[in-house]
Amino acid sequence: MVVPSPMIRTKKTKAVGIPVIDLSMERSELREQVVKACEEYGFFKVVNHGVPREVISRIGEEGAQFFAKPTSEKRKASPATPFGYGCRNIGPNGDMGNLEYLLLHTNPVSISERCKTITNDPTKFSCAVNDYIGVAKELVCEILELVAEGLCVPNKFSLSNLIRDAEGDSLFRINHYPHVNHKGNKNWDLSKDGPKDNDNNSNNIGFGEHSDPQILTILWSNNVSGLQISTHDGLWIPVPPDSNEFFIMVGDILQVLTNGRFRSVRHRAVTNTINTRMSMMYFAAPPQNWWIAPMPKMVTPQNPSLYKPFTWAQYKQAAYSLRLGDSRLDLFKVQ
Ligand code: GA4
Repeated sequence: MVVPSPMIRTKKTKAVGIPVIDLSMERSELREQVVKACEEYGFFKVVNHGVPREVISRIGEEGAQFFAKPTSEKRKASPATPFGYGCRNIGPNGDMGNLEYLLLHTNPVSISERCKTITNDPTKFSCAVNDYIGVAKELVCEILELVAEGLCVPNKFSLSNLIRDAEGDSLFRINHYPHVNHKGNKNWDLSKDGPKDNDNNSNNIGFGEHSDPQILTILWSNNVSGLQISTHDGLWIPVPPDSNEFFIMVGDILQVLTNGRFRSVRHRAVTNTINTRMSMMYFAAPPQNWWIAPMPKMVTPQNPSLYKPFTWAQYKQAAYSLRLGDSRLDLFKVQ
């Protein structure tokens, strides 16, 4: 059963409830609900996920400790090109947000190298990250197996195998959005990267509108609001925060694999005027050299393939050559 979250009234006075899916429910019902939520919103919250609270709080505390450091210390882990510490710059093409972040590859060797620049206790930090990544990966795989079953794909592991591969290209990100007062001033030290007096273009934008390029994203945030998602008809709805649960987002590649039956969810983060928000994302992606194309089950004479085959490396290259909010999937559409 989908448990509706409190109804939210949007500007256009449409009432919308973000799907909440109880992972402890009976499997046949569960897979139907997961498919329905992926189709209707590309987004849902999961409860009864079984992830120990301690695994979330350990990495949450490590993140908070890192962002509390002086800028000069944090800069030892920068620049984020793409991995490391970033402040306001998002990606290589001039996108900006009111946030700072740590972006890491989930490969254990890469994590242990990066951690040396992030903290004086790299073992503690990397253990916290690796434990969190481990549970996030399991959760993603479980959801992808439910998706495969729900779509009647012959091999229920065909999607989760993309993520389990040792060469997988999944990423982990911690975003830190300081609270911003109504004049657009931050409560933090942005030193030379700080907003200029005439920098009033997007004072309340923490992270601009976009979809995630990967297969699936697992998001956790503290109990501070800021995340908004766009419905298929273009309405922006705020997502009530819930630090006990996880939010799941369909990424571009799952849109391709399902031949457009699921659509990647466009989302953004706005800054909060009172509290500082922290979120953590696990972006589940296949190995770079894997070919992506709609699953055979999703292609029929009535529903011919919408996308040309491409590798994940090719898709990433396209994503990094464009702006954050651009529709990169259009480049791979069959004409
Ligand atoms: C959006 C999802 C993830 O945060 C991310 C982002 C990446 C980055 O910050 O380096 C990108 C963005 C994201 C999509 C378009 C490109 C790449 C910034 C950007 C402008 C880590 C990812 O994989 O794609």
